[in-house]
Amino acid sequence: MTLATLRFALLVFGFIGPCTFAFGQGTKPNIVVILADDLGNADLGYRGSDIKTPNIDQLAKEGVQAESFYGMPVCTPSRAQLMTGRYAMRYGLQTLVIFPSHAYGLPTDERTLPQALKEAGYQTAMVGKWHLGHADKKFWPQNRGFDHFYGNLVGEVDYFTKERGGLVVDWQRDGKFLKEDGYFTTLIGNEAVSIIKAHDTSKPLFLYVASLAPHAPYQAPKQDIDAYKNAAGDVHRHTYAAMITDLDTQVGRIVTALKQKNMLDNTLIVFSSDNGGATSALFATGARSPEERAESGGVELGAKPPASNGTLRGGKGSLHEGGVRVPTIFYWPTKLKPSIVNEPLDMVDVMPTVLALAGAKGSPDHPFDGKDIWRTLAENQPSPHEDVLINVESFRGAIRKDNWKLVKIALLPGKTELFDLAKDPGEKNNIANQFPEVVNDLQARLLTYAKEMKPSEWMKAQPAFLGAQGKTLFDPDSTSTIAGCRARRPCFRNDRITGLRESRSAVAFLFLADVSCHRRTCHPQNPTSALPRDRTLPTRPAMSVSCQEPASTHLFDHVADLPFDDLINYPISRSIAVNSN
Ligand SMILES: [Ca+2]
Repeated sequence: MTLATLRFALLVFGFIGPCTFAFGQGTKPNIVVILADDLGNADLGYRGSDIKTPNIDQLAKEGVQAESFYGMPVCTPSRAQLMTGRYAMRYGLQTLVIFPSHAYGLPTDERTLPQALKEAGYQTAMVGKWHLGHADKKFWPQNRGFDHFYGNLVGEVDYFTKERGGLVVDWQRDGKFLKEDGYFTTLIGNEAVSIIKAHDTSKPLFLYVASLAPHAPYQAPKQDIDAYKNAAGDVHRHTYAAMITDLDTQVGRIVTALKQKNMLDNTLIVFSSDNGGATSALFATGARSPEERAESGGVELGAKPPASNGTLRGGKGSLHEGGVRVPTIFYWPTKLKPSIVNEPLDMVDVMPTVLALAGAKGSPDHPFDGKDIWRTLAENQPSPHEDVLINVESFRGAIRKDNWKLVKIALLPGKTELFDLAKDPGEKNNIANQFPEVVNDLQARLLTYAKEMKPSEWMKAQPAFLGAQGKTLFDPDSTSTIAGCRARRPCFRNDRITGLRESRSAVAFLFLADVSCHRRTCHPQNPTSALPRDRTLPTRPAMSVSCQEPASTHLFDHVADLPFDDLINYPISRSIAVNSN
C-alpha cells in the first residue's frame, strides 16, 4: 500500500478508530434506532413538556443527550442520511419528500446501514415508516438490506386503516399487503417486541423502529386522548400528546423486551426524530373525512398545529433550528455515562459510528459525510466535524461551524442570515452585517457543497407531471388563477394528473417557504397512485383515483381557495398558475 492509498483509506475509513477494536467478534453490540416523526423539540418530558414520556425520559437520564443534533427539514432526506451516512444532496434527495405519485427512491447504488451491518453478521429488521421509495420494489426496505420489514412505504397513512388518501392500504409484512386492525404505533411496538423475543442471540441485531407518530394525521385511541383532556391546549394538542405518550409506551416495551432477553447491556439505543415539529399548518393537519375523524378520535380541519419547538425558531420544512435540531439520545449504560453534549452532530453520523462499533466497513465508492462521534459521546471530546451541512438545495442552504450558523435563501431577492447560536439559540438576531468575514467563510463552504450537489430528484420528477399540461405551465404572462383552474378542471383519473396536483401545490410551497396556510389547513392527501401495480390490493384498486374523493382533492382545494397573488410575490411563481383546460 502506497502512502497515498493509505491516506485515502484513512480518509474513507477514518471512522474505524480504536473503539472498533474494543468490541471483538461475538460481542458486537445490538443496535436499536428509534426514530420519531415530526417530533416537537420541546415535546418530551425531559425537555420540560407536560406530555408524559417516562420511558424516553429514563433513556435521557441514563444516556447521552445530544442537544445540537441535526436532522433535515423533512422526512425523506433525514431518513436517507440515517440510512447512508451521506448528505442527501449527494444523491438527489435534498428537496422535500417522495410523494405518492413519485417514482424515484433512495438510489439503489447507495450502500445502506442495514446492508453494511448484514455483511458484518447482523440480523436486520425494520418496523414502521420507510419513505425512501415505494414505486418500485427495488427501493423497498427488504431489498435495501433489511431481512424483515413490517410497516408502510409512503410518508403518511391513517393510523388505524393504514390507508393513504382513503384509497390504498399501505401496510405490509415482507411484501405481503395486510388489512389489519390496530393502531400504527402499537402494532410496530408489538412487532418490535416479537422480533426481540424471537431473536437468535448468537447473532447481533439491528432493529430500526421508524415511528409515524407524532406526524399528521393526528389520531390516537380515544382513551389515550381522554387522558389529556384536562391538560393545557385544545383537543389537537391532546391528541398529539397522546400520540407521543403512545410512542413512549412502545419505547418502554422495547427496552423491557431487551432486558428480559438479556440483550440490553450489549445494546446501543439511539432515539431521535427525523425533523422538528410542524408549526405551520402547511405541514400539520389531521385532515380526514368527518366520519373517519369521529371514528378515530382524530381532529378537525383548520387546527392550530399542536407541536412545540420551544424557543427554537421555525418548524418542519425550515432551515432554522426548530425545523432541523432534533432531540436525540444515545443510551448504552454499560458504555456511555449520562451526559449532555452540546457539540454539533448530525444524522449522517449514526452510520459511521454504528459501523465502527460493529467492526463493519464503509464503502470507498461512497465516502461518508458523517463521522464516528463515539468519543464526543463517550469522552466529551469536541465534535469531529469542521462544519455541519444542514442542507443545500438550488434555492437555499444552511451550514453550521462552531457556534455560527449561516442560512442562505438564494431565491431572488435573496437573504443571508448569520446567527451566533451560543448567544442566540432562537435565531432572533441576524448579525451577518457585523461579521462579514464569518459570512464569507461559511458561504464559501456552503458553495463548495453546492458544487458537489446532484440535481434534486424531486425537481427532476416535476416536468414529467407538469409536461402533460402543456405550454401554459410556465407562461409568465398567465393571469389564470388556480381557483379558475379548479372551476374548469376535468375529473382527473390518472396518476400523471395526480402528480400535477401535488406538484403544483408543492412548487407553490417551494417559493413560499415561510408563508403559512392560515385560511384552511392543507396537506398532501393525494391517493397513492404510484404504488406498484403488480400486487394484489386488499381494498380498492390503486388506480381508482377520482376527483370525487374528498381526500384526493383536499390539497387542491386549499390552494384553489387562496388568492394566488396574496401568496406569491415573485413573478416566476405566477407560472405555477395552471390552466387545466
Ligand atoms: Ca418527518
